[in-house]
Amino acid sequence: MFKQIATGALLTGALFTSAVNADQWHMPTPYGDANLPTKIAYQFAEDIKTGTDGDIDVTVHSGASLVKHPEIPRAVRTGQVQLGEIFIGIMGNTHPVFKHDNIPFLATNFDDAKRLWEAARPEVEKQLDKEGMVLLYSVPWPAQSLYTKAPVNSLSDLEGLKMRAYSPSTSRLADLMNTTPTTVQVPEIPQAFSTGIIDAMITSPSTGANGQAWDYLSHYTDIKAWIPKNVVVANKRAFRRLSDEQRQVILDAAAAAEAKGWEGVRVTAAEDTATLAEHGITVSEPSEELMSELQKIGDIMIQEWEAEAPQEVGTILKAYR
Ligand code: PCA
Repeated sequence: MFKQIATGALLTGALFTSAVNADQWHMPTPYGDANLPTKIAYQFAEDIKTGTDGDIDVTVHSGASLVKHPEIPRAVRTGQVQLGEIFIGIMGNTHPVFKHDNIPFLATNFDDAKRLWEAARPEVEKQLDKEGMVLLYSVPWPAQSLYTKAPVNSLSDLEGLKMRAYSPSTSRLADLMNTTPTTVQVPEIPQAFSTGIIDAMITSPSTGANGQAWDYLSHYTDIKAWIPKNVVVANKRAFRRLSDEQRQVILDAAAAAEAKGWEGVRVTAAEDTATLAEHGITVSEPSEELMSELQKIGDIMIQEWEAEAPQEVGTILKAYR
């Protein structure tokens, strides 16, 4: 009798210990559950848990619920969290290599965007490493297009409007378009439009559809200006502490996530553009005039970007071209 109880207690103790010993990892992400990158993040967490037999238990905190988006890089860097998802462009002021992500008309279709990512990846990886982060995978967004409350045929139709910005590069772009940049995070977009904080924005069909853009604007001009990405990164020390096998599980899960993102985005881009039209938004191709005006701005931005860090940016551009 006594022996049985003792064995039972031991067993319970052993189970308890293993649960306690599981590494509890936290992964803040900026965007809500309806977004492709977030769906991929959940699967990534699941793959890690399964692949490590539960030894690494990753909790995804989506929609900036645990850490506000602009704070996620620091949270990962300092080890406050072990993993995090970040829109690359928001790190543009940390180092110019991150700006490759928001340069208008440098890469406007998924094949070019993939090549640009391959060209930029080593530089991005190097910079993240310096900051104590390990690059795991990227997820692209659909191409970024123009949302307004009236038709736009040329830049003069936008003059003086308040334009949403989501990164240093998009603030600069708004300046060059003779609009006023205002930084607004995704969850605040509907309210920012309805209270007149912003009049226009450039983002993906997905972010417009998720935020029910038809409630507060009417026109979508498909300028397809750039294809930005999120990256998922790990804290370097947390990653190094793992066994070789555990690290390999994470790297394999990351490779699968990366492949899923680049494939899935093509589908969501088409579906979400259709959703905008179904809800009454006028979806149209840009005029030649608008495109040539915007392309000139793109050229200026490439020059400015290269001048900021001729060596690193030069390396990216050379590899890409
Ligand atoms: N949606 C996010 C990033 C790019 C995108 O398509 C945003 O608008 O902030």
